Formats: sequence, structure tokens, C-alpha cells
Amino acid sequence: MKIGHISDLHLGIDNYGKLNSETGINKRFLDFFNTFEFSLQTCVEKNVDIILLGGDIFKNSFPSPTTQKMFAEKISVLLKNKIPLVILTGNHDAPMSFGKSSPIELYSSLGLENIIVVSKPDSFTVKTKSGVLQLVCLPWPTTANFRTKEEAKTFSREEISQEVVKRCNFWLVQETKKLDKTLPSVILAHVNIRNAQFSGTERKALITPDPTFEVSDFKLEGINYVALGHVHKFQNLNEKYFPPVVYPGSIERIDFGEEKNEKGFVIAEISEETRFEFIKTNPREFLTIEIDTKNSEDPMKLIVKKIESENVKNKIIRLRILLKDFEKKQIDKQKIEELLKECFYLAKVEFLIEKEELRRRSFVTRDFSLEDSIKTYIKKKENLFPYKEKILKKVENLKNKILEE
Ligand SMILES: [Mn+2]
Repeated sequence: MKIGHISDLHLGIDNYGKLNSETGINKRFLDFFNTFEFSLQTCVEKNVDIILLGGDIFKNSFPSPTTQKMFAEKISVLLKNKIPLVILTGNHDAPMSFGKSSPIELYSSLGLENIIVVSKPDSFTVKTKSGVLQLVCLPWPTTANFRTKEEAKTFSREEISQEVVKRCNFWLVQETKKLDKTLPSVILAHVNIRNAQFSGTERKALITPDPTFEVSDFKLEGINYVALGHVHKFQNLNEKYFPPVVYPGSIERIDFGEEKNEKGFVIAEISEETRFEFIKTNPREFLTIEIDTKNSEDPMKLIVKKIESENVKNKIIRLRILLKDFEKKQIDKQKIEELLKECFYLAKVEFLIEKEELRRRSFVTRDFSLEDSIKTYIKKKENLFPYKEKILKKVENLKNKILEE
């Protein structure tokens, strides 16, 4: 039994992208669909029996009609090849308000035999060309439903998360006990596991802390593979032991924090034992170019030389230039932009001035992040130093709210 395990697509993200004037579509928006298409195509070529999507299909719970149409187009290759697809909802797909539908539920309403949407904990079997697969599915455990219940009134926020985890674990144990030991069994879950290595682009909860599980919660009798979603970095949390507990990570880079991370998905094969393979996608490249001109007679000359020595083609670029004295030097910004014209997107040109090392100044702030702007501001205001963490926390919450848009 061969399983394609893909997760955290975040379709709809279009940061660092420009509009293609001919198609009217943001070019960066297409990156995410291209890597998704590549992942599905590879799974088809490698003859998988089923594909599991581990959640966070869209960037939020109200994807645009274009996003939805393109998602439908991409998954149609599976219908053509009669490969069953199981789609789990993640925290990005789950609507904030109780009772509303997640956009993915649309596919379950169509009643297509080969597309199964899971937005509530559920166990079922799927018929594939290599036999029957048993699935125990745990979508992102939202705390919202429990939080509003009478019995939760006396609970602290931490206790609410712990209680949700406890209930999920109880359910998992019950469900795995019912499994037919002669059939392959997989847990598919969109969860946060303690000690997992984050890539930094995962969204954290605003109000109640995210329910956090232990790896051992998933090492259950009779399970051949644990297919996870949520964390954007590929990893097996149960190395050297059985079963593999795997986050395939996200398929496309989101920002500079993932500049050096590889992206991809997993194909797992269950027979006597379980083997799995990480398959790299070809995500958009991010490149930070740092140039120290402090010891240079002619900073601009050095900048030109350094940029020319880099391959910037089709990459998202961030420039960091260290200067001795910014006021006196004439930096030709137009020339810099001209040198970078082959790049996919110039995100930021940052100037760091030696004399004022504590004060980071910058301009060409087309993409100055909210945190960076605030940090720079705090650095200049001594009276704000004691409140730095508090302010940054507020900023993070604010940013998350904006990302919801
Ligand atoms: Mn997630």
C-alpha cells in the first residue's frame, strides 16, 4: 500500500508577488499551485494508492473563488486516475465561528466517491487498488466548542487545551482498539506535537494556547504510519522506532525564515514494515544578500560587484548593506534595482549603519515587516524598553488578525 502524504498547502498566499498583467493573476499565488500540482503529479507517477492531505489547504477559511477553482482543477487529476483523496481540515481551514462550514466541506457535499473530507474526528476504511486502508482521522482540535460549554467555565485557558488533548487521546485509543489487525492502518492528524521543530511560519493561537500532544499519544498498537500536518518542517518524530510519526512539512516557502529550508512531501509504503521517502518540491527561492561596505573605498562599486556575483534570477531577494556613514554615501538605488531586474521580487533593501549600530535605519520599505518596524521604533525609544516583549506580543496578535484577512 503506497500513500502520498502532502500537507500545509496554504493556497491563496500571494506575498512577495506581482500581478501578471496578461492573466490578472498574482505570480506568487501560482507558486503554491505549481508545487501542489508537482506533488500530485509525482504521486500519480509513483503509482500511489491513496493521497492524504494533512490540512491547511487554504491560507484561511474563506478562500477566493479563483483559489477554490484552481484547487478543484489540480485535484481533478486524481479523479481521472481513480486515486482516492482524503482531505483533513487544519487550523487555517477551520472557521472561527462555531456552526460555519469549512470551505473544503464543499467537496464532501458533491458526494464524490473518491474524495473524502474530514472536518470532525472520524474513523473509516477506504478501498484502494491495493486493498483496504483503515484511517483514524483527527482534524485540528479547536478549543472553541469546548470553551463555551458550561463545564469549561472554571477552567483556565491552559486547562481547556489540556482537556481537549485528553479527550482526543481517549478517542484515539478507543478507535485504534477497534481496528482490524490484518489491514494497514494510518492515523491522519493536524496537530501540534511537543518537541516538533517549527519552521516559524506556523500560526499560533490567539486566545487559548494550542492543544499540544506528545509523540507517544500516536504510538498506538496496530498503527503502521502516522501522517501529520501543521508543522512546516519535514521530520519524523519517532526515528528509530515504529511507527513513523511524520510531518511532511509545507510544500512551498512562505517567507525569508524558510530561506534555507527544503520543502516537499512524503510517500509512505506499508508492507511488512513501513518505509517512507521525502520528495523535494521546487519551491520559490529566497535569497538574502549581505554586503559589508565598511572597509570599502567605493561602497557602490562593491555593491555592484557583489550583486553581479549572485544568481538572483527568479528569486525573492532581500539586500542588507552595512555602511560606515550612511548620510555621506550616495547609494544609487535605481542602479541596485536595475541590477536586480531579473529577480522575482525585491522584498527589501536594508541599510545598517555602523555608527548607529543600535539604531537600525532602513528605507525602500516596500516590505518592511510589522515586527521589524516596531523593533526599530522601540530601539529609538528608551522608555519603551521594559515593554518590548509585551508590545511585540500585541503586534504578533495583530499580525495574525491581519493574516486572517
Ligand atoms: Mn496548521
